[in-house]
Amino acid sequence: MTQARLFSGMQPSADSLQIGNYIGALMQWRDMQDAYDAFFCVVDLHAITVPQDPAELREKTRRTAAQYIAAGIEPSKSTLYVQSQVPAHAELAWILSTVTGFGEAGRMTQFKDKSQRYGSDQTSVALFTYPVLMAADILLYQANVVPVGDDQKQHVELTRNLAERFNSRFGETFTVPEPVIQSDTARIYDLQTPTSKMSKSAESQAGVLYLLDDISATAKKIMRAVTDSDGTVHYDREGKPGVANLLTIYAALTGRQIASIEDEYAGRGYGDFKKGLRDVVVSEFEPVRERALELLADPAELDRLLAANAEKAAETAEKTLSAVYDRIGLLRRG
Ligand code: AQP
Repeated sequence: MTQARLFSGMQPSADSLQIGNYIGALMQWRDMQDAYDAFFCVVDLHAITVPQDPAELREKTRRTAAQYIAAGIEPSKSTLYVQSQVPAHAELAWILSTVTGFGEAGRMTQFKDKSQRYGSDQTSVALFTYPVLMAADILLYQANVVPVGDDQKQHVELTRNLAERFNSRFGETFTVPEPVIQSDTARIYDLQTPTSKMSKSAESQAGVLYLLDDISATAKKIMRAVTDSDGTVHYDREGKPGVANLLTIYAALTGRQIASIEDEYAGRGYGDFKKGLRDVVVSEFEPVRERALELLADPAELDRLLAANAEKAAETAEKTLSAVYDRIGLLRRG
Protein backbone atom coordinates (compact mmCIF):
# COMPACT_ATOMS: atom_id res chain seq x y z
CA MET A 1 0.00 0.00 0.00
CA THR A 2 1.40 3.42 -0.85
CA GLN A 3 1.89 5.72 2.09
CA ALA A 4 0.23 9.12 2.34
CA ARG A 5 2.55 12.05 1.65
CA LEU A 6 3.69 14.55 4.24
CA PHE A 7 5.46 17.87 3.65
CA SER A 8 6.91 20.23 6.24
CA GLY A 9 9.84 22.61 6.58
CA MET A 10 11.69 25.19 8.63
CA GLN A 11 13.58 28.32 7.75
CA PRO A 12 17.37 28.38 8.20
CA SER A 13 17.02 31.74 9.94
CA ALA A 14 19.39 31.13 12.87
CA ASP A 15 22.59 29.29 13.79
CA SER A 16 20.56 26.93 15.91
CA LEU A 17 17.00 25.75 16.19
CA GLN A 18 15.24 26.39 19.49
CA ILE A 19 13.28 24.14 21.79
CA GLY A 20 9.94 25.32 20.29
CA ASN A 21 11.06 24.05 16.88
CA TYR A 22 12.07 20.80 18.54
CA ILE A 23 8.88 20.20 20.53
CA GLY A 24 6.46 21.82 18.06
CA ALA A 25 7.90 20.33 14.89
CA LEU A 26 10.88 17.94 15.02
CA MET A 27 9.45 15.56 17.65
CA GLN A 28 6.23 15.32 15.63
CA TRP A 29 8.12 14.80 12.37
CA ARG A 30 10.20 12.06 13.95
CA ASP A 31 7.04 10.27 15.09
CA MET A 32 5.31 10.65 11.73
CA GLN A 33 8.17 9.65 9.43
CA ASP A 34 7.41 5.91 9.67
CA ALA A 35 3.75 6.23 8.76
CA TYR A 36 4.19 8.72 5.89
CA ASP A 37 6.20 9.23 2.76
CA ALA A 38 7.71 12.36 4.27
CA PHE A 39 9.45 15.35 2.68
CA PHE A 40 11.30 17.58 5.15
CA CYS A 41 12.67 20.73 3.61
CA VAL A 42 15.08 23.44 4.76
CA VAL A 43 13.26 26.40 3.25
CA ASP A 44 16.09 28.77 2.38
CA LEU A 45 14.04 30.61 -0.27
CA HIS A 46 11.62 31.54 2.51
CA ALA A 47 14.48 32.73 4.73
CA ILE A 48 15.61 35.30 2.13
CA THR A 49 12.27 37.12 2.33
CA VAL A 50 14.11 39.09 5.03
CA PRO A 51 17.77 40.15 4.61
CA GLN A 52 20.39 37.41 5.17
CA ASP A 53 24.17 37.48 5.02
CA PRO A 54 25.19 35.11 2.15
CA ALA A 55 27.96 33.19 3.95
CA GLU A 56 25.87 32.93 7.10
CA LEU A 57 22.83 31.72 5.17
CA ARG A 58 24.82 28.83 3.68
CA GLU A 59 26.08 27.89 7.13
CA LYS A 60 22.63 28.19 8.74
CA THR A 61 21.20 25.97 6.01
CA ARG A 62 23.72 23.21 6.76
CA ARG A 63 23.15 23.65 10.48
CA THR A 64 19.38 23.34 10.13
CA ALA A 65 19.70 20.18 8.05
CA ALA A 66 22.20 18.70 10.54
CA GLN A 67 19.78 19.37 13.38
CA TYR A 68 16.93 17.63 11.53
CA ILE A 69 19.11 14.53 11.26
CA ALA A 70 20.47 14.81 14.80
CA ALA A 71 16.93 15.05 16.15
CA GLY A 72 16.05 11.77 14.48
CA ILE A 73 14.89 12.51 10.94
CA GLU A 74 16.41 9.71 8.91
CA PRO A 75 17.51 10.74 5.43
CA SER A 76 17.33 7.14 4.26
CA LYS A 77 13.66 6.98 5.24
CA SER A 78 12.44 10.52 4.62
CA THR A 79 13.45 12.97 1.90
CA LEU A 80 15.44 15.68 3.67
CA TYR A 81 16.60 18.42 1.33
CA VAL A 82 17.21 22.11 0.70
CA GLN A 83 14.45 24.03 -1.08
CA SER A 84 16.63 26.05 -3.48
CA GLN A 85 18.23 22.82 -4.77
CA VAL A 86 14.88 21.93 -6.35
CA PRO A 87 14.11 24.75 -8.81
CA ALA A 88 10.51 23.58 -9.25
CA HIS A 89 9.57 25.33 -5.96
CA ALA A 90 10.26 28.78 -7.37
CA GLU A 91 8.76 27.88 -10.75
CA LEU A 92 5.48 26.63 -9.34
CA ALA A 93 5.28 29.62 -6.99
CA TRP A 94 5.22 31.91 -10.04
CA ILE A 95 2.42 29.91 -11.65
CA LEU A 96 0.39 29.87 -8.44
CA SER A 97 0.82 33.62 -8.02
CA THR A 98 -1.15 34.01 -11.26
CA VAL A 99 -4.20 32.41 -9.62
CA THR A 100 -3.83 34.20 -6.26
CA GLY A 101 -5.88 37.33 -5.64
CA PHE A 102 -4.04 40.41 -4.39
CA GLY A 103 -6.68 40.93 -1.71
CA GLU A 104 -6.55 37.28 -0.74
CA ALA A 105 -2.77 37.45 -0.20
CA GLY A 106 -3.19 40.75 1.64
CA ARG A 107 -5.37 39.09 4.28
CA MET A 108 -2.55 36.90 5.58
CA THR A 109 -1.98 37.93 9.19
CA GLN A 110 1.67 36.87 9.27
CA PHE A 111 2.43 39.33 6.47
CA LYS A 112 0.49 42.07 8.27
CA ASP A 113 2.45 41.43 11.49
CA LYS A 114 5.86 41.17 9.87
CA SER A 115 5.41 44.14 7.51
CA GLN A 116 4.27 46.26 10.43
CA ARG A 117 7.37 45.26 12.35
CA TYR A 118 9.77 46.07 9.46
CA GLY A 119 7.94 49.08 7.98
CA SER A 120 6.92 49.24 4.30
CA ASP A 121 10.33 50.34 2.96
CA GLN A 122 12.01 47.33 4.57
CA THR A 123 9.28 44.90 3.54
CA SER A 124 10.03 42.90 0.39
CA VAL A 125 7.48 41.83 -2.20
CA ALA A 126 8.70 38.29 -1.47
CA LEU A 127 7.47 38.59 2.11
CA PHE A 128 4.05 39.33 0.62
CA THR A 129 4.18 36.33 -1.73
CA TYR A 130 5.69 34.03 0.93
CA PRO A 131 2.42 32.04 1.37
CA VAL A 132 2.30 31.38 -2.38
CA LEU A 133 5.79 29.85 -2.25
CA MET A 134 4.64 27.80 0.72
CA ALA A 135 1.65 26.59 -1.32
CA ALA A 136 4.06 25.57 -4.09
CA ASP A 137 6.23 23.66 -1.58
CA ILE A 138 3.25 21.60 -0.47
CA LEU A 139 1.43 21.11 -3.78
CA LEU A 140 4.54 20.05 -5.73
CA TYR A 141 4.68 16.86 -3.69
CA GLN A 142 0.94 16.19 -3.75
CA ALA A 143 1.14 16.21 0.05
CA ASN A 144 -1.86 14.82 1.92
CA VAL A 145 -0.83 16.24 5.29
CA VAL A 146 1.14 19.27 6.44
CA PRO A 147 2.13 19.39 10.12
CA VAL A 148 2.37 23.07 11.12
CA GLY A 149 1.99 25.38 14.09
CA ASP A 150 -1.37 27.14 14.46
CA ASP A 151 0.19 30.36 13.14
CA GLN A 152 0.58 28.62 9.75
CA LYS A 153 -3.02 27.42 9.56
CA GLN A 154 -4.08 30.37 7.42
CA HIS A 155 -1.31 29.64 4.91
CA VAL A 156 -2.39 26.01 4.57
CA GLU A 157 -5.98 27.24 4.09
CA LEU A 158 -4.72 29.46 1.23
CA THR A 159 -2.87 26.45 -0.21
CA ARG A 160 -6.11 24.44 -0.18
CA ASN A 161 -7.99 27.27 -1.90
CA LEU A 162 -5.32 27.61 -4.59
CA ALA A 163 -5.28 23.85 -5.21
CA GLU A 164 -9.08 23.72 -5.52
CA ARG A 165 -9.16 26.79 -7.76
CA PHE A 166 -6.45 25.45 -10.05
CA ASN A 167 -8.11 22.02 -10.22
CA SER A 168 -11.48 23.47 -11.12
CA ARG A 169 -10.03 25.84 -13.72
CA PHE A 170 -7.53 23.50 -15.40
CA GLY A 171 -8.54 19.97 -14.35
CA GLU A 172 -7.51 17.72 -11.45
CA THR A 173 -3.83 18.43 -10.85
CA PHE A 174 -3.19 18.89 -7.15
CA THR A 175 -3.98 16.91 -4.02
CA VAL A 176 -5.79 19.20 -1.58
CA PRO A 177 -3.74 18.93 1.65
CA GLU A 178 -4.95 18.76 5.24
CA PRO A 179 -3.15 20.71 7.95
CA VAL A 180 -2.12 18.78 11.08
CA ILE A 181 -2.12 21.51 13.67
CA GLN A 182 0.01 20.97 16.73
CA SER A 183 -1.95 21.22 19.95
CA ASP A 184 -1.86 24.30 22.12
CA THR A 185 0.28 22.47 24.67
CA ALA A 186 3.04 22.13 22.05
CA ARG A 187 3.49 25.91 21.85
CA ILE A 188 6.56 27.13 23.67
CA TYR A 189 7.05 30.69 24.89
CA ASP A 190 10.14 32.80 25.51
CA LEU A 191 11.62 32.10 28.97
CA GLN A 192 12.08 35.82 29.67
CA THR A 193 8.82 37.00 28.08
CA PRO A 194 6.50 34.03 28.54
CA THR A 195 3.65 35.76 26.75
CA SER A 196 5.57 35.78 23.41
CA LYS A 197 6.25 32.71 21.29
CA MET A 198 9.84 31.52 21.47
CA SER A 199 11.62 32.27 18.16
CA LYS A 200 15.01 31.22 16.85
CA SER A 201 15.64 34.67 15.38
CA ALA A 202 14.48 36.58 18.49
CA GLU A 203 16.30 39.85 19.19
CA SER A 204 17.29 38.78 22.69
CA GLN A 205 18.68 35.29 23.15
CA ALA A 206 18.27 35.28 26.94
CA GLY A 207 14.89 33.54 26.84
CA VAL A 208 15.58 31.16 23.94
CA LEU A 209 16.78 27.58 24.50
CA TYR A 210 18.90 26.73 21.47
CA LEU A 211 19.58 23.11 20.58
CA LEU A 212 23.23 23.90 19.82
CA ASP A 213 23.93 26.12 22.85
CA ASP A 214 26.51 24.63 25.16
CA ILE A 215 24.96 22.79 28.04
CA SER A 216 25.97 25.31 30.71
CA ALA A 217 24.29 28.15 28.79
CA THR A 218 21.09 26.11 28.52
CA ALA A 219 21.20 25.32 32.24
CA LYS A 220 21.67 29.00 33.13
CA LYS A 221 18.78 30.13 30.94
CA ILE A 222 16.46 27.64 32.64
CA MET A 223 17.55 28.64 36.14
CA ARG A 224 16.96 32.32 35.22
CA ALA A 225 13.58 31.78 33.56
CA VAL A 226 10.91 34.27 34.62
CA THR A 227 8.32 32.81 37.03
CA ASP A 228 6.16 34.66 39.58
CA SER A 229 6.02 35.37 43.30
CA ASP A 230 3.38 32.77 44.13
CA GLY A 231 5.84 29.89 44.54
CA THR A 232 3.57 26.97 43.56
CA VAL A 233 4.28 24.71 40.60
CA HIS A 234 0.87 24.89 39.04
CA TYR A 235 -0.31 25.17 35.41
CA ASP A 236 -2.22 28.42 34.76
CA ARG A 237 -1.52 29.76 31.28
CA GLU A 238 -3.15 33.16 31.93
CA GLY A 239 -2.19 33.76 35.54
CA LYS A 240 1.23 32.05 35.66
CA PRO A 241 2.58 32.09 32.09
CA GLY A 242 6.23 31.51 33.08
CA VAL A 243 5.56 28.42 35.20
CA ALA A 244 2.97 27.11 32.72
CA ASN A 245 5.56 27.34 29.95
CA LEU A 246 8.18 25.44 31.97
CA LEU A 247 5.60 22.76 32.79
CA THR A 248 4.73 22.48 29.09
CA ILE A 249 8.38 21.89 28.20
CA TYR A 250 8.80 19.37 31.03
CA ALA A 251 5.70 17.42 29.99
CA ALA A 252 6.51 17.48 26.27
CA LEU A 253 10.04 16.14 26.73
CA THR A 254 9.18 13.45 29.27
CA GLY A 255 5.79 12.41 27.87
CA ARG A 256 4.36 12.89 31.38
CA GLN A 257 1.05 14.48 32.32
CA ILE A 258 1.31 18.04 33.67
CA ALA A 259 -0.68 16.99 36.78
CA SER A 260 1.90 14.35 37.69
CA ILE A 261 4.73 16.91 37.45
CA GLU A 262 2.71 19.36 39.60
CA ASP A 263 2.32 16.57 42.19
CA GLU A 264 6.01 15.76 42.16
CA TYR A 265 6.97 19.37 42.89
CA ALA A 266 4.10 20.23 45.27
CA GLY A 267 5.48 22.25 48.19
CA ARG A 268 9.05 22.23 46.81
CA GLY A 269 9.38 25.69 45.24
CA TYR A 270 10.70 26.87 41.89
CA GLY A 271 14.40 26.19 42.53
CA ASP A 272 13.90 22.43 42.69
CA PHE A 273 11.47 22.47 39.81
CA LYS A 274 13.90 24.36 37.60
CA LYS A 275 16.73 21.98 38.49
CA GLY A 276 14.51 19.06 37.52
CA LEU A 277 13.65 20.71 34.22
CA ARG A 278 17.30 21.59 33.60
CA ASP A 279 18.23 17.89 33.90
CA VAL A 280 15.43 16.87 31.54
CA VAL A 281 16.38 19.44 28.89
CA VAL A 282 20.11 18.83 29.14
CA SER A 283 19.79 15.07 28.78
CA GLU A 284 17.47 15.53 25.77
CA PHE A 285 19.68 18.13 24.07
CA GLU A 286 23.13 16.66 24.74
CA PRO A 287 23.02 13.77 22.24
CA VAL A 288 21.25 15.93 19.63
CA ARG A 289 23.89 18.62 19.93
CA GLU A 290 26.75 16.12 19.77
CA ARG A 291 25.35 14.41 16.69
CA ALA A 292 24.71 17.74 14.95
CA LEU A 293 28.26 18.92 15.63
CA GLU A 294 29.62 15.61 14.33
CA LEU A 295 27.67 16.04 11.10
CA LEU A 296 28.81 19.64 10.76
CA ALA A 297 32.43 18.60 11.15
CA ASP A 298 32.18 17.00 7.70
CA PRO A 299 30.31 19.55 5.58
CA ALA A 300 31.26 17.87 2.28
CA GLU A 301 29.55 14.63 3.35
CA LEU A 302 26.49 16.54 4.57
CA ASP A 303 26.32 18.43 1.25
CA ARG A 304 26.48 15.15 -0.67
CA LEU A 305 23.67 13.67 1.35
CA LEU A 306 21.52 16.76 0.83
CA ALA A 307 22.23 16.76 -2.91
CA ALA A 308 21.17 13.11 -3.22
CA ASN A 309 17.96 13.84 -1.34
CA ALA A 310 17.31 16.93 -3.48
CA GLU A 311 17.60 14.78 -6.59
CA LYS A 312 15.01 12.42 -5.17
CA ALA A 313 12.71 15.33 -4.31
CA ALA A 314 13.17 16.86 -7.77
CA GLU A 315 11.90 13.70 -9.46
CA THR A 316 8.53 14.02 -7.74
CA ALA A 317 8.41 17.81 -8.02
CA GLU A 318 9.17 17.88 -11.73
CA LYS A 319 6.33 15.49 -12.51
CA THR A 320 3.85 17.87 -10.89
CA LEU A 321 5.39 20.94 -12.51
CA SER A 322 5.32 19.34 -15.93
CA ALA A 323 1.62 18.49 -15.55
CA VAL A 324 0.95 22.08 -14.45
CA TYR A 325 2.77 23.57 -17.47
CA ASP A 326 0.79 21.34 -19.81
CA ARG A 327 -2.56 22.16 -18.18
CA ILE A 328 -2.09 25.90 -18.42
CA GLY A 329 -0.94 25.81 -22.04
CA LEU A 330 2.75 26.66 -21.89
CA LEU A 331 4.46 25.56 -25.11
CA ARG A 332 6.97 22.89 -24.10
CA ARG A 333 10.41 22.43 -25.63
CA GLY A 334 9.91 19.85 -28.40
N1 AQP B 1 7.69 28.59 20.08
C1 AQP B 1 7.28 27.56 19.36
N2 AQP B 1 6.51 26.61 19.90
C2 AQP B 1 6.10 25.55 19.16
N3 AQP B 1 6.42 25.37 17.87
C3 AQP B 1 7.18 26.31 17.29
N4 AQP B 1 7.67 26.43 16.04
C4 AQP B 1 8.41 27.55 15.97
N5 AQP B 1 8.41 28.19 17.16
C5 AQP B 1 7.66 27.43 17.99
C6 AQP B 1 7.47 25.46 14.97
O1 AQP B 1 8.73 25.22 14.36
C7 AQP B 1 8.62 25.21 12.93
C8 AQP B 1 9.55 26.29 12.42
O2 AQP B 1 9.08 26.97 11.37
P1 AQP B 1 9.87 28.19 10.69
O3 AQP B 1 11.32 27.99 10.77
O4 AQP B 1 9.28 28.32 9.33
O5 AQP B 1 9.56 29.49 11.46
P2 AQP B 1 8.78 29.95 12.69
O6 AQP B 1 7.54 29.19 12.94
O7 AQP B 1 8.62 31.43 12.55
O8 AQP B 1 9.83 29.58 13.83
P3 AQP B 1 10.77 30.55 14.62
O9 AQP B 1 11.65 29.73 15.48
O10 AQP B 1 9.93 31.60 15.29
O11 AQP B 1 11.64 31.16 13.48
P4 AQP B 1 11.89 32.67 13.04
O12 AQP B 1 12.55 33.29 14.23
O13 AQP B 1 12.80 32.54 11.87
O14 AQP B 1 10.57 33.29 12.71
C9 AQP B 1 7.13 25.39 12.63
O15 AQP B 1 6.52 24.12 12.48
C10 AQP B 1 6.60 26.07 13.86
O16 AQP B 1 5.23 25.82 14.09
